[in-house]
Amino acid sequence: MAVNCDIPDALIVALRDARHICILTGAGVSAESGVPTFREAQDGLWAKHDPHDLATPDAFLADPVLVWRWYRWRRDLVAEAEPNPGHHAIARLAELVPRLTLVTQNVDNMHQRAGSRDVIEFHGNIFEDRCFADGSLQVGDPTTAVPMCSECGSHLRPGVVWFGESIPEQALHESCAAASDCDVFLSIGTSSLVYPAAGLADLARQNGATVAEVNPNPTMHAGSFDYALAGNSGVVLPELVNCLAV
Ligand code: BV8
Repeated sequence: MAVNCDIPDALIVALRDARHICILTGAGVSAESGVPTFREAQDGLWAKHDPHDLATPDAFLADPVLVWRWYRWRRDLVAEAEPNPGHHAIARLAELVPRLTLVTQNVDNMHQRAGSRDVIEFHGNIFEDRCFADGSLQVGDPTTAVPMCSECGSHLRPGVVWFGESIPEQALHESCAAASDCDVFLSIGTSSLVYPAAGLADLARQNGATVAEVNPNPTMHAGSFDYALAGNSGVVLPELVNCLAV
């Protein structure tokens, strides 16, 4: 049984017995790395912009210079940040269980930098440049206000999924398959407001998985989950891994 651990024993038992664990992370898992979440006020220059107004194809078409400035500001901020104990705990957890699928809504590459492999990037990756016309991966000139595609001359865009855009097919398929198959689903650091990502927990629950969230502010789904661990992921996740490793 779990010793000296605030994680419910029954959850530790479920994790120990699990054949397959699926984890969904959101911006909260990078908060302790100093990366602002979507719902926190953006600092300074961006205080007057709502991320939902900037992370759309229409915003880009209306003002590609502004949108590129926002994404380059975020790229620099993330590049300066370091993965936190929560990211490292998830990477360590993958070594302790038979199978772990990590789906992230985050575009910050932090899980990969912490050593997680085969990360499913549900909303893409902020460090990628893609052709606005055909979505192909390109390498943009970082010195121009709006980089252009060397193949077709279209604008380049950051390689993220904007509001109103479909989730990459493979990421959606693999995430739904993992949520449907897993024995335990952990929803970590997400407000669970953005779909279809927020629907993965329901899919897991409908298929009989034990579902838990880790969030200092219980979400509106907390009541329908088996466990709602109220705490910071950088504290709760290392504790959860220590309990499992006993
Ligand atoms: C789609 C990449 C089908 C970009 C992101 C009208 C038209 C079209 C679609 C819609 C529509 N109305 C609704 C929709 C669906 C829409 C949606 O869900 N909107 C919401 C606002 C209602 N979804 C979409 O558009 C998706 N696509 O539906 O395709 C389609 C296609 C065409 C037409 C119609 C439908 C695509 C959504 C992807 C958007 N891209 N990111 C970028 O990063 O710039 S979303 C972005 O916001 C993030 O990736 C993330 O997913 C989301 C923010 O959520 P969180 O990660 O949860 O972050 P948040 O700040 O909200 O919460 C942080 C949490 O952490 C908090 O709960 C906090 O308490 C907690 N926390 C804080 N500190 C800690 C902590 N937890 C743990 N430890 C801590 N230390």
